[in-house]
Amino acid sequence: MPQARFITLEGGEGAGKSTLARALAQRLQALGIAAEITREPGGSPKAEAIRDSILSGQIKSHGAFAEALMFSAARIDHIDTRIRPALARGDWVICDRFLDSTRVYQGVSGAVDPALMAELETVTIDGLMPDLTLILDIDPEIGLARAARRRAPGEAKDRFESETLDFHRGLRQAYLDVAAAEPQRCVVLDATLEPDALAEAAWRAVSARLLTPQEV
Ligand code: T5A
Repeated sequence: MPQARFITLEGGEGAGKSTLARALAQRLQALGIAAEITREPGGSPKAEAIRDSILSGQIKSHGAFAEALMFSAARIDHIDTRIRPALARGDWVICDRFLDSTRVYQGVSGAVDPALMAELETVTIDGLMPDLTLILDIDPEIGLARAARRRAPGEAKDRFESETLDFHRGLRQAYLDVAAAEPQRCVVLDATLEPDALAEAAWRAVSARLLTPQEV
């Protein structure tokens, strides 16, 4: 059985990460590999509680570094109670957003000091880097329109969906910069592809980087 692997999915709003996470888990399960889907912020009861307070916008007035601290507090609990135990059991973990979201949303777009962000990341993840990060690249106008279509009637935009288009364009570039800086970990995918085609492209990356030809 292939060794447990940690895959993260990243990208702007409505890029299709949750949809892709389900498709990848099905592909792994078809090979007999147990795969657990989780998300950030959230993924554990304590982290889900923190998610609610951040996405409601309650922390926004405290500034981007305070938000980074909250995302990190949620991540520490998520890693300790969910991700590491799953990997220790031998399960693969597919996580919808992880450390790159903090780097990009709070670090780059929130303009928090890079050295401070790097120190915070180091203590938060305590060595748990993803084996593979798939970055779903999409024009934010398309992604935000998808996110808007998915909202229930009368449901308000969340903390980050409410930001300007320029903010979201900046996020897109920041993700591409992460991918360029860490090509050994990151693969950029065209998120305008139809869900099946996107899942196929993602699977090619997963199988090429994390599985041997005998395991596929
Ligand atoms: N955040 C998070 C930070 O600022 N810092 C951090 O450290 C972390 C961890 C999380 C917010 O928090 C921020 C980033 C976010 O703003 P969220 O609600 O979890 O908020 O938001 P997202 O992660 O952006 O999740 P979304 O659910 O909005 O988007 P997904 O998961 O990328 O998209 P998905 O799969 O739900 O699809 C959206 C819609 O598009 C359709 C789907 O059917 C759905 O209707 N769709 C497609 N349509 C066409 N083609 C495809 N390939 C499609 N894939 C999906």
